[in-house]
Amino acid sequence: QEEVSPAPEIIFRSKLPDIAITNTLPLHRYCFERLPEVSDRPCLIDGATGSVLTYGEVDRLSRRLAAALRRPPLGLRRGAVVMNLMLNSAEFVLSFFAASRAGAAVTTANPMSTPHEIAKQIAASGATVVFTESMAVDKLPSTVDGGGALTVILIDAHRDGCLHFWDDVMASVPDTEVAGDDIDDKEFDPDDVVALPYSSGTTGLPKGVMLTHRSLSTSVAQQVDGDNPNIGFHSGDVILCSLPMFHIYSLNTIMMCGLRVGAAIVVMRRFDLAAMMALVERHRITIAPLVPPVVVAIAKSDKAVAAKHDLSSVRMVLSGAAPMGKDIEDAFMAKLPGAVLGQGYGMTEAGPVLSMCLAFAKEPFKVKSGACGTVVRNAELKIIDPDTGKSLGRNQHGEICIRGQQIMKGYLNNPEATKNTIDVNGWLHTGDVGFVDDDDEIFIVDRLKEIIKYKGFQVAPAELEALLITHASIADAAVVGKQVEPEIGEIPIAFVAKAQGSELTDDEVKQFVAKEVIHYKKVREVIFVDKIPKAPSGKILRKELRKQLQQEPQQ
Ligand code: 4UV
Repeated sequence: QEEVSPAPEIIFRSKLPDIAITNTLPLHRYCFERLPEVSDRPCLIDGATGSVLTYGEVDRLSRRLAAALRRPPLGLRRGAVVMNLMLNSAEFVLSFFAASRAGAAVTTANPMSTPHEIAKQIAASGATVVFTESMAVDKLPSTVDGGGALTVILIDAHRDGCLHFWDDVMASVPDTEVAGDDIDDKEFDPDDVVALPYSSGTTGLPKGVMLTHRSLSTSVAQQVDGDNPNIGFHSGDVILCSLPMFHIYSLNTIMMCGLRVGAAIVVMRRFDLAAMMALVERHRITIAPLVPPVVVAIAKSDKAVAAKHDLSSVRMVLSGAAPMGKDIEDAFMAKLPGAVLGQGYGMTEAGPVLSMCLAFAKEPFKVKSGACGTVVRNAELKIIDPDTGKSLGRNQHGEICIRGQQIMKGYLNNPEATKNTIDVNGWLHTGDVGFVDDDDEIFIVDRLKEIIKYKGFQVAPAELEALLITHASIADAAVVGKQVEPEIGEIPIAFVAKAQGSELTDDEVKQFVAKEVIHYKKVREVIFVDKIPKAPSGKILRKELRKQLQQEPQQ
């Protein structure tokens, strides 16, 4: 009998050649590998105060903090989990690398989250130590699951029951004692988890994404290593860090890539357009990683605002985390003609970068407006027919899949969800629909997955649905995203079936949700329906709801 061989897979690769990647070092060592050359150069510049920590200082301080984490009373060991619950700050960077040195993983979260959201992530991740700031400290649970106490390290205030970052923790280790206090090599495996951001992926509730020393150093190498790096960052660059480090985009492409090349990173606590422009001028910022809403704000900004500041130092503007159309790119370029604007495409689970604009390469390629880059080097990308799984050729729309050593190890304590995202052949299925054109450029056109992106932030419909059905007057609910102006992207809309006899109003529904979730997850519109359309399996038919949205009269 003749064997039928499966059709060969159509695999897309970078136009840049593969490089030798060192991905077996602990992440802190990999990111600080050039320390001897850059020791005296500025590493972190505080946007608000202008104070500078050099590479040598950041290295020493993170060693000192690691020593404190490893000694009693904290006594953290390999496999421990700490949470970084803060806005951008030098302390964020120090605690991240101190945890890495101690063999621990860092789970990151937005300090604006509600007590409920924070408690859930602490319990799910198993975090026992939280680095945080006054803004969030009152929202923390007092104990962790199992009854143990939660150690809270506060970066900006003294408070009973908390340790102060500098005065208690750092001060507990004399500066002379820190050498050689890193985790030893015997205790280290490159497949240990070092970052544990939360993402809902293609379906369901937020899950812990296990990113290892190997995956993150591979991802950084794919972006900034090699003779012709995909992103031509160098030690003379000054990189703006206005995106939150608790999100993987900033954590990886700004913090880790920035440190790897020895650049100076200007840390903004939070984004503010006018303050950002002033910082660009003051520090002669060369690289500005942004998200589409900010690119839009700059494109639409008053000429007078931009004219007040000299922005000519900016040579590269990256956009990612949400779609950006050609029209916006073109409008932006008219404002900043001296810079190269391009997109990166990332997904937390993918390590995160799948593709990057090749106009950022040290020896740049010509690219098209509206594309979100070409697959990174040392990786494989394919487009599949979502129904048959068959791989598709150029210009055909299908689900984007990625394979390489940069992708996550899996979801924490969730083999089922892992199996549904990474298949037996190692392909990570993104839930994004796109195509690869004749010049290897990737365009994203749609999304198969449930996730809603509000200004680049993830909103998981399943999380809001689970909350809505706890309301006594709600029989059933479904949440979908609705496209709005490019400053925002998408907003969550709730379809609600009321319990019999209920007189629930849309405002009551909105307020009920708003009390429990961070601002960007708020339900912005409520549509009452008799019944939520579902497949026989019980799965919500989101396509039907989205279709219904398009038919709604515009408000
Ligand atoms: O999981 P996540 O929140 O992850 C991100 C990460 C974005 C990054 C990371 C590093 C970079 O250097 C960079 O440029 C961007 O967003 O959300 C993942 C989903 O967001 C959508 C897409 O649906 C992903 O599966 N998304 C991300 N980037 C783009 C995008 C893009 N450029 N265009 C369209 N959609």
